[in-house]
Amino acid sequence: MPIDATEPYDPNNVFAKILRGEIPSKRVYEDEFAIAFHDINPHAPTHLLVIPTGPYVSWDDFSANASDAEIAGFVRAVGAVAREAGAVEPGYRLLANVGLNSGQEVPHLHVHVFAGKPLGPMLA
Ligand code: IU
Repeated sequence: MPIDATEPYDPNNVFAKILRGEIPSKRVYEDEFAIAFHDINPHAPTHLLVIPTGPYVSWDDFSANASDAEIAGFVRAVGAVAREAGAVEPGYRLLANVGLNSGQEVPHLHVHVFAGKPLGPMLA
């Protein structure tokens, strides 16, 4: 079920549990501002999810309410995850779903990193 991106943060959402290590994940990156792990249902040969360590429901919540340090740290972490995955050349795609119309399913901001094959045109 897609979530409403304006709902309050739920500290028991599945990605909060992954962040706290209460649910296992294939973690590939970790720093003060972000962690990244493999998506359990990959849509590309490389499909990673990067999430901030802070409690933000969506890109909307994060961009409005996170500190400048958190935003800078998270953006740098997304870039580092893609670099460390060897995805810069020949390229990758970032995606963040926000709210009902996007189909966002987990109410903790996550940026998808897709790579490892030609990804085709963007969907409308
Ligand atoms: P979305 O942008 O909210 O639609 O993407 C959620 C993603 O989280 C989706 O690709 C799922 O396969 C993925 N995922 C996961 O990796 N581990 C989980 O425990 C759950 C969802 I629930």
